[in-house]
Amino acid sequence: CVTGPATVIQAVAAGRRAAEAIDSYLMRGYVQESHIDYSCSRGSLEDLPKWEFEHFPKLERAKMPAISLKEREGNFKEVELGLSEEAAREEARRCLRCGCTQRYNCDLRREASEHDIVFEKPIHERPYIPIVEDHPFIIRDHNKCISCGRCIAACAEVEGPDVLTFYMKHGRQLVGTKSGLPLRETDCVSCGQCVNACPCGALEARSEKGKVFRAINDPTKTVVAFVAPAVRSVVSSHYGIPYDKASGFMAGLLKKLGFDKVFDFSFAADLTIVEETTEFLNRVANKGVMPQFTSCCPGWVNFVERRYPELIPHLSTCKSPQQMMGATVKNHYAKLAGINKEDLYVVSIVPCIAKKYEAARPEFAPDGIRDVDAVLTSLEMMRMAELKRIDTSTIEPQEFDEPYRQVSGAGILFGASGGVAEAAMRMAVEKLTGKVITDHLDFEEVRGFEGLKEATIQANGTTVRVAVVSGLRNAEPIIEKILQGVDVGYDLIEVMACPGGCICGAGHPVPEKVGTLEQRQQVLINIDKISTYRKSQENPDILRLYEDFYGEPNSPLAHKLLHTHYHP
Ligand code: HC0
Ligand code: SF4
Repeated sequence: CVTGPATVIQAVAAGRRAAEAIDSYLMRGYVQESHIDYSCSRGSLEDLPKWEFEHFPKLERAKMPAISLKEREGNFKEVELGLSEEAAREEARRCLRCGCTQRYNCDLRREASEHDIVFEKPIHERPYIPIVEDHPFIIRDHNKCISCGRCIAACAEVEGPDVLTFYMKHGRQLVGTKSGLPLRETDCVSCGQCVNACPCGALEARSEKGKVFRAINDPTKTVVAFVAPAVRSVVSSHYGIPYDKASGFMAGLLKKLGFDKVFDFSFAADLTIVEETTEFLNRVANKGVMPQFTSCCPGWVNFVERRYPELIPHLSTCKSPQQMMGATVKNHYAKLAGINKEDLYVVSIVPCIAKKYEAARPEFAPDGIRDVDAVLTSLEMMRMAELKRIDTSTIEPQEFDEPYRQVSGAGILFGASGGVAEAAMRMAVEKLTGKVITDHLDFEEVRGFEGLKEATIQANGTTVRVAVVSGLRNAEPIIEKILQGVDVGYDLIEVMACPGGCICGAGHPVPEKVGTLEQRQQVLINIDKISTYRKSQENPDILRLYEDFYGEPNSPLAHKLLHTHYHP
């Protein structure tokens, strides 16, 4: 039922078996998602189960004729979920059948139910509009769009760049860019909040599951995964794992998915703090460009490069933890393990879509070999576990692998707004006073969901004024003042593009559905509290890495592998 040359697989028959075969081809790495063409002709669709549409929305979009409720009645997942037949039928009447994967937990459907709106006619009965692929990682399918405007609002009011708008074409209201330019050429920061806001799958992030499955199944490759701090917060709520078991569960799940080595990129967050705080203290001592802005959020970096390039000298030159980890694994670990860089396949798992964009930047592919080969969102990771039919109740908790096993609580805090600043303050105080601090490690004033938070530390006659911003629109008033030469009263400014930081990243499930943002933040705070090491600079694996490889913070090798430059 599935035929085709190596690069294009065509589903030529209807039914569950065709879809299952494609699933298994994908998992075995024979094909990549971008090579699958679901739009070819199909046989009889009458008995095509809903299950298949869920997996392959393009099928429904492209070719699905109107299938009456009666014809599909037998396949309602609601029946499997234990609803009475009557309730299931009633529920199904609310579904737009837009082809998204949120079918059974859909905001739009909930709204429709509340207002007693029922489904009349499949959305795909309207004339087909070609999918817009004017951005490397964000895809717009107007056929599914219901003109709700949530993506436009998310861009303008949640995140801030404000690049989207409605426009009219062929008598239809479509979502496009304000400037009319392709999305990739606008001030889009690639945060993906528009994707997260879309209730019906009209906006999608490009998935990289297929190429990761392919690497896992390639016997010549050693496949390494590393997981971002914020992912464990969602893993904890999604799988019902207590916070103190979340990291071990995640490592176990990734091993079961087939990764050879699993690291925690909170380790690289520790490395970032050591590099970035050293850079900061050098700027203070040498009267460098101040205030210094953090550079670990790629959405924020994109914003500076595209909208405020004059601010570039204020950005820390540190790469993000993702890219520090990639460069360290491809150079240090490869050497240690005796593996050629070409045979090492590095995958990062994050709550973020901008990190897909970041990893694909040419400056992070020295000699054409990417430091991070693929970026999966936390949603993609969970989907891979479903595709492999992993029974997550049987996951054995595992430790992260050597040589980057130890992580500090400070590194874990990175996943929520204020975490980078808090970790930096824990180091700055020690460096300025020359004393080891054991208490007052919590800087609660920079935690939480306010758009702007402040803290001041006094140490050995030096005052450091810190600001924490989340949501790019909250950064703009500060940026404008700095560009006018006004003293904004801060020395160090953390900016994360997403409100609340990465726990609200667009690669996570929508917050109301899987754990609230407060719960996600609390998971990270709780893990920090019980961590053996709570300061990045005391992480013994970090100290060893400097001793064995980088020499000292901001050394020439550290500058080569752990720092970057920006493009106005
Ligand atoms: Fe984040 Fe990060 S904290 S940006 O949100 O700095 O995605 O979790 O991975 O790189 O560590 C995302 C989360 C990271 C990075 C870290 C930083
Ligand atoms: Fe990505 Fe985090 Fe920045 Fe959002 S705040 S764009 S999730 S790095």
